[in-house]
Amino acid sequence: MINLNENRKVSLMNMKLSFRWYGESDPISLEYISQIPGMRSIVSAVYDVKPGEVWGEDSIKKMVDECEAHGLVFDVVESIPVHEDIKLGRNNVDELLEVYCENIRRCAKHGIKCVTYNFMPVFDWTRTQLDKKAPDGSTSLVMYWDQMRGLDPLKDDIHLPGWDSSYTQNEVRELITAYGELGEEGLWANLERFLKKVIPVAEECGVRMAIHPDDPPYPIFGLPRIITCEENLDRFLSLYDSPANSLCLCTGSLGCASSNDIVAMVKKYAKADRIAFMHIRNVKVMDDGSFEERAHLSSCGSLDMYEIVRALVECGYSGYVRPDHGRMIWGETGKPGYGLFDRALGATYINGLFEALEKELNK
Ligand SMILES: [Mn+2]
Repeated sequence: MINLNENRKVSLMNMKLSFRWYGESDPISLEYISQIPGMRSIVSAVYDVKPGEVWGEDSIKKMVDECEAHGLVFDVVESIPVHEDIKLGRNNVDELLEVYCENIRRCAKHGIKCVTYNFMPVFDWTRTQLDKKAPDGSTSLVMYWDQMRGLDPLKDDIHLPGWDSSYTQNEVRELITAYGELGEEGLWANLERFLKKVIPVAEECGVRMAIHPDDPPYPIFGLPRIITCEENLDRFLSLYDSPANSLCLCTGSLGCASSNDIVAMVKKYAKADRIAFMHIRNVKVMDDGSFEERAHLSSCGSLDMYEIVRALVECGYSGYVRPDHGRMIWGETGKPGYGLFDRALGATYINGLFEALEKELNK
């Protein structure tokens, strides 16, 4: 068995570097992931059940063991999906909340320390193209407003890339109408109900819940979106004041709105110990609000990665970090945003920033 722990002990770094892995169906092997320098944790989920169902302990345990066999730790879950009926506060919501809590308990039992989730209506993320070719031949995910404008899911049959294809157009329309009636305040109320039920369970079993911001952080098709900006993150954190109620601060999601000062947000929430998980990636935001996912390097996009990592190191951040989406490069094919090569480059870049800043600031 490979033992990477020896190396980790001498590492200066506090943060825990992690990598998302989609389990058995992922074309990227755990062996390849373990070859990325400094890689520690696997971020994954149980994919063989639907939202609202209980996760099999065997499935969790199997992944823990597989990771361990490659010198990796499966201790971050992304995500336990929140059923639409919880977000809408309808039908058998109490039963669904029970199932959610049971899943947290089961994860904790097998060593999970952090559970990421989001509270976005219907769609986890919105892009207009998943393979936009850059001049260098690499491809990435983009959202262009000129491709979005004029689309109305209530009237037209539209299929944006990445949308859950298990919904029929009629189901999508019904959900969009229901969320329109619920509105932002209704969504806040249902989120509060969720937190009051779930966070005490997380506290009890030593799990930090980390909410992922809305991606992008503004309303699309009139759907309410609330995890979007500093004011709303403050409101979210005050709904339940506990380190178990924390953020997954995704720089690329919050960074799509140029009104968000990402460095200031990282500083503020890291200092308050309310970040459990960092998603680090870069985006280039255009004048009209369109955006392109770019390589992680600061000079490739609109975000200053040096300042973001500096803010984390200054606050002694010791939580999880993962290189978020990458481009497709070197002819790799696979799940858009989740190739091996560019995310590995991102991991190495993140390692470099942390090593330099930790040495500099700990002098
Ligand atoms: Mn993210």
